[in-house]
Amino acid sequence: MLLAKDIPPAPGCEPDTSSTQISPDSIPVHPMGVKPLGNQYLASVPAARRSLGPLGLLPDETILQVLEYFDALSLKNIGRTCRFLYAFCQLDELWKALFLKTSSQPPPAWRGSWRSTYLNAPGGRRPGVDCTNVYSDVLHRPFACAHIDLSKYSSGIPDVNQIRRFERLGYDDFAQNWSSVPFILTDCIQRWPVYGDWNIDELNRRYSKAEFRAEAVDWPFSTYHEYIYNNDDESPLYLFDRWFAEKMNIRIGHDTDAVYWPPECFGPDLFEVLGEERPAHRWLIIGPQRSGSTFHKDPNATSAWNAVLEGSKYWIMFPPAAQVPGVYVSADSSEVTSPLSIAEWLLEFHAEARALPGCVEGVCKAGEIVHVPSGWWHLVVNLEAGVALTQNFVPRSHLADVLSFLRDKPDQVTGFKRDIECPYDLFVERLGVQHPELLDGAFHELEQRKQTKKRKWEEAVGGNADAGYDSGGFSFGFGADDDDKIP
Ligand SMILES: O=C(O)CCC(=O)C(=O)O
Ligand SMILES: [Fe+2]
Repeated sequence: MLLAKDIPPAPGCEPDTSSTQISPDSIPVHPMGVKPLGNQYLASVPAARRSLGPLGLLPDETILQVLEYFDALSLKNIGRTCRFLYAFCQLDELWKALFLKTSSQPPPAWRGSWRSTYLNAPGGRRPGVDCTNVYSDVLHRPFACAHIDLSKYSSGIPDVNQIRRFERLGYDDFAQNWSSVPFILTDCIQRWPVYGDWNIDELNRRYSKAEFRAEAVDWPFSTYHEYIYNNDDESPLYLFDRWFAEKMNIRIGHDTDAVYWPPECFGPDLFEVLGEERPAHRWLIIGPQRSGSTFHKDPNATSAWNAVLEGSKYWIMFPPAAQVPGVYVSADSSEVTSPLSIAEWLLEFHAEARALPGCVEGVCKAGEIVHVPSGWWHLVVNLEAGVALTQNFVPRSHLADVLSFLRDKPDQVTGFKRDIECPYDLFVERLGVQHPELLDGAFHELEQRKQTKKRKWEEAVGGNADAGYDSGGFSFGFGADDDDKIP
């Protein structure tokens, strides 16, 4: 039952929660005074939850799930009934979901929060209700995650984990020694016309009206520009646009008017044989501080490079066969569940992950480029707002990996146009015409891998080769140097 006494007090009774006030763990005090659940046991005043009566027995997660069914008016109304529900109904994730569900159009303006933007109300006002006796992890945790100190995670990298850094690298050296190793090139993109030219403010001057894709929305750059510098989202909306070249009317490649070109050290990109039929392979990436990519492997066993034009990114990576803490892979490796936000993963798993063999970390600054080898797990977070360009490619040294991925994991192949029935057949056909010697070499490599696995299996089962070896989909893990991408 909701009690009348818990109706919010008149404005003017707000707690003093100016954002300069910092708690001992460097997280500012919640703007409404909400505290973690554990604090309830030390509190001298009764918890606001009492006013829910028997409903207060429901876990906070369930209360939030129920509120997800409410429309804007219902949220506003139920939020007026008591302090506890007032705090819940202010939760910006609820308003973000409402916005994404109901508006296909960009908002007239970004107003600093999803709630203000959805209601087209002035932003920047502090909620006028004292919620200092609301104790809830469901409410406090996203706020704490939106204010974690990222430098705590990106600094103090153990020497053994440091990602290799090179000023320059030649193709032969890459192909022979480094195509399966993450590294940062520090002196490679300085001659690109976009370097020093593309930054968030300049892009806003030139392309303010152009619409770019940021997750589920297409917003004019001017709106996204406002969002970048004025949001408190735990997982900020990330601009990841594959059609940027068309939208910006720019050329990429080796023409004289190209604004950037792929670094030469990575050599020829064998997916180029697919021409117009190749899957999406380049993206403009722009995001606020704290935005980024949760743990994943890049599609179709491709490798990638990622060049920072503005800002800096913290990368943490693991080899293909690693079991990354907090990342769960289904038995057939087709589903990857990484349910935690970047901030939650850092809080819960970073220390454990950093101590594991194979962990590689580094900060890629503006002017630098990261190499992500085929099959490597990576999580990336922007330490500052910034702009990056990324491309996926197939180097010669990973042709066999890409062929076996397309052939053996057809249900996981992504990015090809729908009318291409069998990407593997198409790729083999085109390679056969344009690079028959590379195709033969890759098939030979795959045959050798198969023989090696068979031999290891025979050794493991004491010579009984028929006891379980399945040449079509071998799934027994032999440790870090195993060829399978996912254990
Ligand atoms: O810049 C980022 O957020 C990382 C993007 C990514 O995963 C990649 O380039 O492969
Ligand atoms: Fe990636």
